Amino acid sequence: MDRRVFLSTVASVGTTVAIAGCIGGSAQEDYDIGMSTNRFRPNTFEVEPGTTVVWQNTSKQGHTITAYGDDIPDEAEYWASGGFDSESDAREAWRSSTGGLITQGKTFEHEFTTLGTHSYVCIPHEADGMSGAIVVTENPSNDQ
Ligand SMILES: [Cu+2]
Repeated sequence: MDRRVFLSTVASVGTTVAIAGCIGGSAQEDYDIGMSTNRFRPNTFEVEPGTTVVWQNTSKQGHTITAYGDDIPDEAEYWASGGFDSESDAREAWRSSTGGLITQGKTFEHEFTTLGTHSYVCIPHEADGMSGAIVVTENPSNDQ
């Protein structure tokens, strides 16, 4: 092969890969909060009222996303992966049948309408400190 032709082919392949890499990177960020082995990332996330927050399990571990019933605003409806009506229902379902489980690659989403701090936990990793908070505010800032 002619050496000049070979070099230009390599150069254009390199460019194509770099562009494809950029597109792939942004496409993977279709979630707001990732779940690593035992952490929510970021663990505090601020949103405006009416925002749907999306979590994705980015690890091989199974997780739950379970609101603390006593640690969300009084006016807010209870929320948890699995759709349970209370924290005690969510914990009971986890104990009896791993209810609310979000497996690798799966997502959970919830729309937040009530201003204030909504604290939540991953039931199986609670002892590891896997908890987080969604802060619903008119002026969100997420300086990461
Ligand atoms: Cu977990």
